[in-house]
Amino acid sequence: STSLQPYGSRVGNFAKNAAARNILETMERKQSNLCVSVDVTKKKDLLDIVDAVGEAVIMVKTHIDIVEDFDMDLVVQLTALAKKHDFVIFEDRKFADIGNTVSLQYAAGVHKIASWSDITNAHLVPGTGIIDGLAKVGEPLGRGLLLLAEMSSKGTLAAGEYTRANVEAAYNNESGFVMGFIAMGRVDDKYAPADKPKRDFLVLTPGVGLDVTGDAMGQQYRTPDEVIYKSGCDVIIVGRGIYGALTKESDDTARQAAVESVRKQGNRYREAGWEAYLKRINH
Ligand code: BMP
Repeated sequence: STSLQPYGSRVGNFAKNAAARNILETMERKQSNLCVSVDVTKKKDLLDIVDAVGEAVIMVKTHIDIVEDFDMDLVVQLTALAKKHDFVIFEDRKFADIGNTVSLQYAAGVHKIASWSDITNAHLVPGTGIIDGLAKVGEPLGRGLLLLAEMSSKGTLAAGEYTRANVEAAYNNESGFVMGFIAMGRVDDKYAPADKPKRDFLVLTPGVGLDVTGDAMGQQYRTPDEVIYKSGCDVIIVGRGIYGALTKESDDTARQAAVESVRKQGNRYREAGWEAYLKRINH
């Protein structure tokens, strides 16, 4: 399995995808496999969280459509922070429509996702036309796409033959635009098509927490060790476990303390993720 190779030695496996190469190189440079998921509704909160954890992470994941005061200045500031702290941007858009519609949703509208997000993701529910629609926009910009082969939530229908179909679609994507999966384990190994040479893909995994096992709406958490070491995934995605302290309005002193707590949690998850990775490659 390619997951037993160091991140840096896998760069050459992604000759056709600049975003994937950049992610692997960033992981080596920063000694981190941590993606922070910044699911907050205010521009200032988003930027403060990203500035606090920027040093610890290799990737910032956004749900840009939940930001109430979104404007293009947020994009300007977020991309400036990406330069300052050396991370890539992942808009977790979960496209799920026909090719023509997703190409418009990706390129246009209020958010113009393709213009600023290094990678994004899609459900394969509509069929492989969704990949073609997104590739038309993303490929010329050097972007990458992840397929949601599995999900972390209780009762997910993304399993079994549906997961296999995602892996096959990725293997059939000759251009290399599909660079990986959202999944809970090495689906690229488990469902590798027998009639094709093995290819490398990145596996990014949400549902990661060190202190709790789930939430009230079906989220299920595993530890970085379970995700990176035991399951062989490449990137841990952590949301509330990191930014949880900064969710309510408070005075300046309390806010400053919350930002410091966010920074601390970022470092904690970076260390846990990297330790699990070192254990994996040295095993
Ligand atoms: P948290 O760590 O706070 O539970 O956040 C997880 C993040 O990952 C959320 O942004 C969610 O949309 C996303 N996510 C997930 O939790 N499970 C999946 O299977 C796929 C996701 O994108």
